[in-house]
Amino acid sequence: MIYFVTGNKGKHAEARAIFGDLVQKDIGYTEIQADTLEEVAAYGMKEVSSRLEGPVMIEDAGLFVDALHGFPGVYSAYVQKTIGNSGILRLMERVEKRSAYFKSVVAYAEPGQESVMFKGEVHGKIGFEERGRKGFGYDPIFYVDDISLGEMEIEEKNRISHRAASMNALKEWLEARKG
Ligand code: ITT
Repeated sequence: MIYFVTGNKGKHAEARAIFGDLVQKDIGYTEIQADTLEEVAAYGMKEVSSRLEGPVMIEDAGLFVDALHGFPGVYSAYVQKTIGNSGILRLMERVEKRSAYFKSVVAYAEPGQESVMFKGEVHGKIGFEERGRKGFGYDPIFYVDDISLGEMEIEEKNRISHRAASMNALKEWLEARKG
């Protein structure tokens, strides 16, 4: 059993489809202002592992839009809350270069052990409109092969997503360690 510290139900649903035995802990942690997801996750993990007894996992993710020089990136949660998907679409009006990617950094630790980190990315495009009501956050504006992540069931999204890549890497690491 792993504690997944997150306030995001969508993240938890996707992670549960990968790990099965996962308990969501919505206890919050400090998300520092830093230039990389790795720094945010490393700092968060120190805080969280001192507060919980048992294996714990956190994940920090972001959307990086090439034409916006990587914005919103580490500010993805704040930008989603403020200007939202319509705001990103407005920033991208008349922009031809639509390429973007999601990145996920997952950190995991057991009591008294060093933490480990795994990363994943999915590359796609910012569409011209929101499509689909599944998923969460930026999913309706992020397209892979002309289908938005908001149109995908969890199983489909988990075949290609940044989160599935980082979490499957952790899962394989845990299984390899078991031998
Ligand atoms: P935590 O409690 O786990 O921190 P959060 O929602 O604040 O949950 P992040 O700090 O990782 O998550 O912020 C990432 C932002 O990017 C957040 O607004 C998400 O909605 C968005 N995001 C992350 N992964 C996404 C995905 O798979 N699809 C769409 N949007 C995503």
